[in-house]
Amino acid sequence: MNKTYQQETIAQDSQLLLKKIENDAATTVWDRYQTQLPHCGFCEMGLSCRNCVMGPCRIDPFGDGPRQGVCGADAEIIVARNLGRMIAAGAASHSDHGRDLVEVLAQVAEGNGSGYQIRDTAKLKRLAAEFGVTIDGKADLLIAAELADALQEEYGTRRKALTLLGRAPEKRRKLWTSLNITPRGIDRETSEMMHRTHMGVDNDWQSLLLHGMRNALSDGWGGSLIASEVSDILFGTPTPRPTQANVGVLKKDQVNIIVHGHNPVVSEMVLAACQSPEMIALAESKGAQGINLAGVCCTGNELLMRHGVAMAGNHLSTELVLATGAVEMMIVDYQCIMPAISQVAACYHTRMVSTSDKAKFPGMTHREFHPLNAKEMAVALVKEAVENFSNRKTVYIPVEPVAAVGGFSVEAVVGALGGTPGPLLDAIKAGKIRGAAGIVGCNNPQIKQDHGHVTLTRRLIENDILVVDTGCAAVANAKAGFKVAEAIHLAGPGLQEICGALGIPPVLHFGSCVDNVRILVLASALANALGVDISDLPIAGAAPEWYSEKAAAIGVYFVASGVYTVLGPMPPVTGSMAVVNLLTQGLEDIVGATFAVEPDPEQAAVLIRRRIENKRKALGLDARSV
Ligand code: CUV
Ligand code: SF4
Repeated sequence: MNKTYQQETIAQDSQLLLKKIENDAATTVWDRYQTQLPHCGFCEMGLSCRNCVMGPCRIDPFGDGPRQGVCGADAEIIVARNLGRMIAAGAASHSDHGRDLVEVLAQVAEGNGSGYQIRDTAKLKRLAAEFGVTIDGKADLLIAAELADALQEEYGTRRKALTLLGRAPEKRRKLWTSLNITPRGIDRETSEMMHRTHMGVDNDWQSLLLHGMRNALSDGWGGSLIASEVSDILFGTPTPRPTQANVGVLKKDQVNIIVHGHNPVVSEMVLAACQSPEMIALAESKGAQGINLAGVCCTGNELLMRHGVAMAGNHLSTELVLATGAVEMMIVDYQCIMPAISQVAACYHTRMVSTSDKAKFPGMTHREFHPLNAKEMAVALVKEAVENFSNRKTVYIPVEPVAAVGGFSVEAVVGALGGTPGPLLDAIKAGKIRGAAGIVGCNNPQIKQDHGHVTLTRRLIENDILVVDTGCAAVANAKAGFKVAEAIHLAGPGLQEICGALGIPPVLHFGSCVDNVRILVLASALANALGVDISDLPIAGAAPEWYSEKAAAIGVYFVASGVYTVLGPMPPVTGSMAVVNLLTQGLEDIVGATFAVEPDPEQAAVLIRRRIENKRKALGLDARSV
């Protein structure tokens, strides 16, 4: 009963709410994690296979057990196949999310998208031009129709390369061609991965992993990039704006609605309904002071980036926020929504609502959103949430929110620099900024919540490395107070000087998980300006607390694009030293970057600093020894 939960999380709100949940007799992801320990060693090492019904099979890594599955697949083949399927699932998830946005764009173009519209026509035209859609003299909706058509084609294109690869440095594109990993149709690469990993198809572990890179690249330069770009077209390209983070963003005297998931198609409409005068008046008639919308996970990040909507928490906080007893309704779309979450909600008055036909959950009411009904559906749900306000019992909001700034799109960053990336490059050349790191990905109960993200970020900015972040990492850093201009006192002198002059924080919120492509696009712009490849830049990536298949796909497209990437949790590959060696060493000679695995964020910071200083040296810039 005196447990302080400091082993589970560094976030004070999480510690206090875990204690509350313990008293309320609900269980959380941490409890369920304990019941799974010890994890199956075969699965942990990637050595179990259930790809067919001659099995399931497992390989004995040490003893005198079997060295091959029934079909003869050995450790290398099984590990590579399992990793390949992990990448395929991740790439499919981001890309399908992108496709849903393209379908909304198509509906808007046809005049059917109730409540949706084109918000960034400049971006619409830029993207249309990249896809060869002629612009001159055409109405926006016609351009949108032709662009939506071209984007839908991109998923199944018979051409040999994805269109948006044109943004990558020429050297990188040539390298992909020479390795035969230039991504083709987005669906094709995922489908081919499922084919290759069927029993009796690709049984060369190296060729499987090469296709894994191709599949991941079809996400990074295809599905995710389309998701990010079309979100900007429909909902606006983000610009810096103030916001707040942690569970203290919930309001005791207001109706609280939380959106959870990834796709802004639903959450944007919910936001509009929350802001409508009729709904606010209804809330007031029920004795509330208003309607407060907050986010968790990436659909929250999408709203934060474009509207400054506050973030109540990241992945491991999704159950805890309900324990405040202050949430009238949680509306979910898809991805990273734990199926147990309604069990926590059942201890309180919270209504749980699912909205996508492809994502249904036990204990939730299902209300399907379409572009055609979205506006009315959002209003109906908000109304229901308001009416639930009177069912509230005790409310426990134990912390004050932390201020943050979000909304750093590439356009916003370049805008802050005066219209070109030149000043950023100058600061890097002068050594004031040593380099940049993207810190991304989830929480995972294997790692103390937020500890990996926050510690790594703190060490990097201290050492004059600019941090850009997305997803749950970005929320962790917001809760830690790193995302306000005043946080420059935590940065080294050079980074402090540059960020101070620009009036920006040392840690820039780049958005949701599909927005990791914003990091790729910025890196490409820097590489192109210098006439080098992405792998030549003093940059790195990290996923200190990753858990999901999507994160695996992101990590692989970062590395395949030339970005050295440090993972916290070990992926399930240790059953094959050949695979481990390729991922952590061999890839350097193949794509100019590797993975490293380092659960200790202090050590991860050293690895990243060393990488960045080595890259500076190779570019002929001054280098510090690390
Ligand atoms: Ni994708 S970052 S848990 S919600 S994938 Fe979900 Fe964003 Fe990880 Fe966080
Ligand atoms: Fe076993 Fe091979 Fe079937 Fe996998 S594919 S379950 S290793 S027989």
